[in-house]
Amino acid sequence: MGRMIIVSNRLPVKASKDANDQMIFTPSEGGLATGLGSIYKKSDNLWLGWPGLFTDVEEEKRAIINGLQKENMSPVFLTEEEITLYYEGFSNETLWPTFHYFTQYALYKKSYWKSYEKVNQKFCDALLEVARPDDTIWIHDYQLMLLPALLREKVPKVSIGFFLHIPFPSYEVFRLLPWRRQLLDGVLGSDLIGVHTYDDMRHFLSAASRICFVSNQHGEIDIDNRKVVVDSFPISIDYDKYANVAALEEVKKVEESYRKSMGNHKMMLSIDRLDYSKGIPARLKIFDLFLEKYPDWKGEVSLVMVVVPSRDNVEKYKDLKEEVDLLVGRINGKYGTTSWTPIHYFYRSFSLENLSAFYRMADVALVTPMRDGMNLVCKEFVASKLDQKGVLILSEMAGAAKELSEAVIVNPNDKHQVRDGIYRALTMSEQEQMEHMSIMQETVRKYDIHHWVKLFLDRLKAVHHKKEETETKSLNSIVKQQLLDKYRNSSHGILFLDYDGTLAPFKNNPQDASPDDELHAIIVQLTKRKSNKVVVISGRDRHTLDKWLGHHDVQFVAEHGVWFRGRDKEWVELAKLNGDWKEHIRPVLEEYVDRTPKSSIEEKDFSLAWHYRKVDTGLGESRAREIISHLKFLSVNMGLQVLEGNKVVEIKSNEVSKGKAVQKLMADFWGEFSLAIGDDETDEDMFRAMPESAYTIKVGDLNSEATYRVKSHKEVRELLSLLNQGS
Ligand code: GDG
Repeated sequence: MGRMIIVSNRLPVKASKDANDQMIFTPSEGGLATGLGSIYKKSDNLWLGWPGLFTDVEEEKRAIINGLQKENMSPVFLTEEEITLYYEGFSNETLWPTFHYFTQYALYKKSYWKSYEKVNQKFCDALLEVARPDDTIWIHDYQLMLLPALLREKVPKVSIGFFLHIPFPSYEVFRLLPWRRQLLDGVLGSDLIGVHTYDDMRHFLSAASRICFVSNQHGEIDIDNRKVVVDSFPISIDYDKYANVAALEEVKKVEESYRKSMGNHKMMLSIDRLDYSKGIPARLKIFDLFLEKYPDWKGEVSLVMVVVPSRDNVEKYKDLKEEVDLLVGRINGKYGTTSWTPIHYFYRSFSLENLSAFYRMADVALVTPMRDGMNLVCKEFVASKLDQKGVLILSEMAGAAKELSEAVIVNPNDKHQVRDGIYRALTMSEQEQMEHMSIMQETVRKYDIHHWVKLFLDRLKAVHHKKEETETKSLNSIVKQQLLDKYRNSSHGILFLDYDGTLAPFKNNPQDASPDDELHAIIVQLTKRKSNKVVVISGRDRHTLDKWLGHHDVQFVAEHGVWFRGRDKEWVELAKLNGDWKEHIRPVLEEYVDRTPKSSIEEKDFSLAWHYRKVDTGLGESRAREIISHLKFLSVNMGLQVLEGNKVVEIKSNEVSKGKAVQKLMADFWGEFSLAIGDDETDEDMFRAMPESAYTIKVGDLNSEATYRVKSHKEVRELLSLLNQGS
């Protein structure tokens, strides 16, 4: 039974030395630590990460290792320079601003990148020391984007999940990064990639498609013959913990003491780490606007603003701190009276109990980040509102806005909207407050952190299981040997070979995919064995097949089963068809060619194909979808079918399919060995039509009716060459 190994930049505890120079470990309060606590503390599971302390002293390192071991944790020691360059540098001055759409703050420094690479490698080495192939590795966040691929290379079979806690930006923003390809390739080493929202998922898939040229179907990417699943898993909080703490007598007492010192009027609350993504200065300016527009509220409402010190070594954060200090001073100076302070500003962190007292006290939570992956503060506020009285004002730029739609949702850049949102929140009736709050509580209670952990891990297990299943389908050496033996021991064999993507690679221009010398040589050898029937079965028109391979002793099925050419080299129609429908469909396709530069129509005797291989990525796929839905009804009435191939949409009669052609040919075949190889949707009919004793092989994609699969046309050629050697 494999273990679970969690990996994150920081461990859920911080190591430090006490007054007696003894190593002590202080747990961090984060929601993630609580959520994952149920996992890493179990049996011999593990959490790997930086313990938050620099040391070169072997004795100290040993003390840290031993201390952590008892808690199921394992340290990755980082140097001060690494923290400066990899963490404060690349992670927080390059990735953080880019991913939060503050591209003007992003620094592109080679020294940062080099250190990021080095530290990711360091994490990989540390993992390799402890990980076993049957372990499940769950990697967290943007500091470790290269780690999944580094690990995959060393332990290909291991199950890897990756979760990104910050937003994944639009492709247009992500592409600005000089190291965009490496970062994506790194993450794509995972089996499952989790993000907070559907938009993050869309952005990731679009960037992967445009930068790494990998397409996806419903969030599943096929890459290097692996499936990578991308999905959204909105993170949450430990609801019960927040609700229980809020119910404590001592917390109620703290609330009372706050009230006493701050006044008995309405309170608005904001809690953030000091970060430009949280929109703190904008919020202060809006509070100023609010007091200007609604002067009756002067003396009647205060803003309690908790700002937790963060990243104060980074220049931008120092500037931000100064700006916030200045604004608070200005507003308090402008409006404050001897009996009323407009803003109670705390630049420090609080214990959970104190925080909970703030949540209890607040009539309104003002959560207005410019960008936030999720934002947990708003969920904590909701969970702490035991009497359901209170209003949440929530930025639509926070992932949480997707779930908490009963909040007063605002665009933080629209200062007048937020200003009026504050007014609405402060004047909302208690009944309305309770209606909204109860719905939000239901949501947060149901989808809590434990639900999130379970959802992600169950999905990872399922993805991994599917991978193992498909791996058993791969044409491994044992199956290959069985296939060869059967071929050699059979007096007669029939081989159905698709052409494009199976015998030859795809080309931008379909007419450029003519057979090369290697393929000709393979076919010469295959057909030398006279008891073999070699059938090239393709969607191509018969003239092209004739021109390219007609001189060989092969048989053809052309246009997916319309035409057949036997050894007598005469073409016959396998099905009686007419192509009158083409004049109705062609104009539709021509319209799409007019609208879609670089697309083209291929006309065959009994089918029409719209090719989009050369069309801009994304546009082609979107137009293909349009064509398919456009032709759906037309085609049914005309007895046609619309097929999606590899960068092509093909329309042909319902009467023909590769499957029907195979059935006909197999009816006359009495030999022992049969084989069918193909790569796209149209080959599935062929696989289905083959007898059970046949070898059916799918090239590439994993979902197929075929019994086995190979990676590419190259592997097909290798297999056919082996057949040749053995005969
Ligand atoms: C990243 C993403 C995503 C704050 N002050 C104190 C304190 N806190 C706790 C809060 C809350 C946490 O810190 C802040 O969480 P957020 O989600 O709001 O923000 P980030 O730290 O930026 O987290 C974010 C998150 O990852 C999870 O995926 O939601 O979008 O940026 O739990 O309560 N806790 C204590 N004292 C404080 O003074 N004890």
